Amino acid sequence: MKKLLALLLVAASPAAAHVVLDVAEAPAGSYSRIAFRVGHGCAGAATTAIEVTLPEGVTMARPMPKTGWEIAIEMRAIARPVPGAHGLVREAAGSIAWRGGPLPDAQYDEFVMLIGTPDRAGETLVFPVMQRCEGGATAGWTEVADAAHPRPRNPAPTLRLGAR
Ligand SMILES: [Cu+2]
Repeated sequence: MKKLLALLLVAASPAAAHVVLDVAEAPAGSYSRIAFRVGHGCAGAATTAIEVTLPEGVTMARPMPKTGWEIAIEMRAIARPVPGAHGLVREAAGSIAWRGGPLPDAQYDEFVMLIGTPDRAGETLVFPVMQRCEGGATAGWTEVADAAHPRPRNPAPTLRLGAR
């Protein structure tokens, strides 16, 4: 009976399969590996692109290469240069996209990057993601929960900054 209930719960919660991060928290002011988990396509269509917008304050973002996917990185200037491991950091990736696949709707994959987190423990970073699929379908994972909408339909992946 317990097993049946668990199965029913899984079937009833597609929310568990949105585009989400593999970790809820990372140390502030450090380098961390994070992975974007893609649990399904766009309403049944296979995924052909995952486009991530890096939040303000991220000092570095480098995608892990992925067989079958081309990577595009757009750099942007950092408003206030910050000290990095090799001198002052004046620019960082503003967005990173993987294009290729396709990743069938029924399959699961992860898109990994290394990021430098801002030294702002207690803050939560938001990573809006645009998921593109075959046939021109898209799914934007861009919504942020607030008092009026505690459980948005298409939440953006988030990362809490903990003590370093
Ligand atoms: Cu979902």
